[in-house]
Amino acid sequence: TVIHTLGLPRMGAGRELKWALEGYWKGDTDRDALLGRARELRARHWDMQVAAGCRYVTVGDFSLYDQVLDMTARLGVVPARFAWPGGEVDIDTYFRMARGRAPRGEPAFACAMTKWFDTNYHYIVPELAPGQGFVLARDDLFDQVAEAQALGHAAKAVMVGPLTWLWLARPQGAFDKLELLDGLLPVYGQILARLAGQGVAWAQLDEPILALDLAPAWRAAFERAYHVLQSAGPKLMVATYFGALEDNLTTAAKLPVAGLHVDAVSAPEELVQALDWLPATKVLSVGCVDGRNVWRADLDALLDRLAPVRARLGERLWLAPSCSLLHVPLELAPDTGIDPEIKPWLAFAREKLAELATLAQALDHGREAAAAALAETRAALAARRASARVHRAEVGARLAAVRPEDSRRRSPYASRAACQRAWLQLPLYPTTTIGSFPQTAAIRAARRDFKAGRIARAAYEEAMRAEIRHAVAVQERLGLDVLVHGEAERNDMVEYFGAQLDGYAFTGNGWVQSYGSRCVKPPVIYGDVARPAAMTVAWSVYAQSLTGKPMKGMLTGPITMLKWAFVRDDQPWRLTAFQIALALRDEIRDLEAAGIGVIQVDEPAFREAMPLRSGRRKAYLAWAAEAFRLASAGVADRTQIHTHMCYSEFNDIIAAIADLDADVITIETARSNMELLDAFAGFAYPNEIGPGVYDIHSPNVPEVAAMARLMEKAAARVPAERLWVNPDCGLKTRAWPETEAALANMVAAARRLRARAGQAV
Ligand code: THG
Ligand code: ZN
Repeated sequence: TVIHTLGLPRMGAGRELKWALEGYWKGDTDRDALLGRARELRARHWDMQVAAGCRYVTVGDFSLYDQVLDMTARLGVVPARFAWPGGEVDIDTYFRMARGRAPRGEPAFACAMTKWFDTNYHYIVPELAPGQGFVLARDDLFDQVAEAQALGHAAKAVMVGPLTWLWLARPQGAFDKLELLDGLLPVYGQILARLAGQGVAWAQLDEPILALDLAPAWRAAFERAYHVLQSAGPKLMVATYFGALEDNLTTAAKLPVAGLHVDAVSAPEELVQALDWLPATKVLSVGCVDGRNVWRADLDALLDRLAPVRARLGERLWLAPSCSLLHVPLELAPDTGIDPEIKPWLAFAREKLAELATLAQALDHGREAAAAALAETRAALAARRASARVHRAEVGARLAAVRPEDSRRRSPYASRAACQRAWLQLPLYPTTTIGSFPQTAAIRAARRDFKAGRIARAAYEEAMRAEIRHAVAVQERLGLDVLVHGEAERNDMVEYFGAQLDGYAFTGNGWVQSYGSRCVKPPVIYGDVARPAAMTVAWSVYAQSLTGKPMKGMLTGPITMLKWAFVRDDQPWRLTAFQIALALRDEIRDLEAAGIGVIQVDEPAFREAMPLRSGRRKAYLAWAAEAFRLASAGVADRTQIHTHMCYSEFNDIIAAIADLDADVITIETARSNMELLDAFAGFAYPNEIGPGVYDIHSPNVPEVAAMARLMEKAAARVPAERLWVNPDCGLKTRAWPETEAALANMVAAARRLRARAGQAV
């Protein structure tokens, strides 16, 4: 039985790629140093696959920034503002598309970046000009194939498939991008022909959009495209993942290609159907270990399911992770930072390849041939199931005792708003910020020193209190109305809260790429979640003691705490979210009791967690909103609940957002010129809203008049009494000077609006 992977993480065990990229971008190292490091990493990753017993090594999953951008550059799709003269798209043009700047070439607006399906990975969005042309403009894939072959490997080339690439691209103008397919296919054909010329036996074309709702025209386009490409070069494996194929199943199974990959982790029930529809000559690659979560697979159960498939398909059965392993950390074994009880329950990329090898061994030679590995797995899973840290009776009992009224505020918004106004004494167009202030080098150094034991806890905490004093003094001087403490004491929000909750575990080195050179280290939710002690109260109380203005308490909501972690797979997400919600509910109650009158519960991942298929969204939005309310609805009427979300695709979930019943929501709108508020034309959003008036992603200082104009646009759609004035996201990535200048202008804009409305400024 052939085993293979759709892709591996590319950063390296020590995040070597990150350091190489950032060194190159800063101008500290040259192109050859970067490309040499990249070559080294690829060689290591291919060795890892060979060592695990993969028949083919995967070539083309490695990327200097993003695999979608790789395809875009390869197709010569470079927006005019990058002034690409034609010929090869060099790496500086490539980096300028991703980042707006590079060591060589003029700066220009970077291409947009957005989430890859429902993962926490971000890709660079291709832009399509009207009549967009396509031309083979990068040889990177051929070079990497040659590199693998020179090392003695059999290469399987991988790239984003033509329909998925086109689906993800944004037309600049009003035209049907599907019309561009006929121009696109010849370049794909050319690439495949070159690969065949190199002796590549298989090409994997990733088409995850087959797990989405597709219009009939797109389904027809699949047939047309693969009819054209089938004879262009190597045997084609169409890879689908991230969900069930459902109404696309027959289309996918019958495409005129040599292989199909299905995600049997997210859609185990579809495997039999896929087998039934599969033509008699086709290879079926079964994605049987989870490519996007870190749990050790139940190999016995998998063998029970796979044995009949193997009997039916023989050599035509391949085994793989469900999707690329890009979404999990590289290797578990050397990680010494994980709780030793939990470590054996997990598998990262390297261990997942070993799981595939065990499965193949057992299928080909009987379970006895893999007895040791199977026994080890059995013992680990039994320990996980029996662990007293996974199931805690008091958490279950508390959840069972939740009453419907627990997730409803005592009074409707209108009466709450009156109480809040009276208590908080806020002006018209109140000003606030999203929560974080600049995470300066000094803050990061203090945290590093504390973690390394170079400074004592007391000294670290005093350094953080000094940062809070500074942030409060700046806000008072600038005249903001609702203050924040600035979050100096926090690193990543999910890590910060997870570290204080039972049921969360941490890795020492479990980095996962988020975008470009940036990584996150998601915690692992392994058991029932509970809050042993207050998490933020002391910091918020200290900050409130420094000012007479309201100080906002700052928390991360249940959906984000769930979505940005590796989630347990032994109970529905919904239950885990409710457990987190109850922990947050206690924190909110404690903040309120300590005199904090404004509490923000951020949910930046609320939309990202939404199911890919529209039919499943309603149920998700209902429980997700309920989890938010369970966390936040336990407070008195006069306590003002805020939330924050940072993305602009908002219109289709506006009713669910209203369902959170937060008193105030702050959102990103600055970059879209308040177009976001168009959602409010068709839906009367009932509560208060702070449409971000400036884009924090840029160091530019926004002008007073521009911000006042944006707010006037907002006031045309939402009554002024329900509007807030704030930046569009947290300020932790900015420096202090530009932050102060921007906020001074923002306060001036609010004062101008108040004056125009005839109010005291
Ligand atoms: N936390 C988590 N997931 C996220 C975000 C987050 N996903 C979406 C979005 N925010 C992604 N954005 C970023 C922004 C910056 C970084 C990572 C993801 C980043 N990472 C540091 C790096 O790679 O150098 C590492 C940070 C660290 O040392 O902890 O800068 O906010 N969970
Ligand atoms: Zn934000």
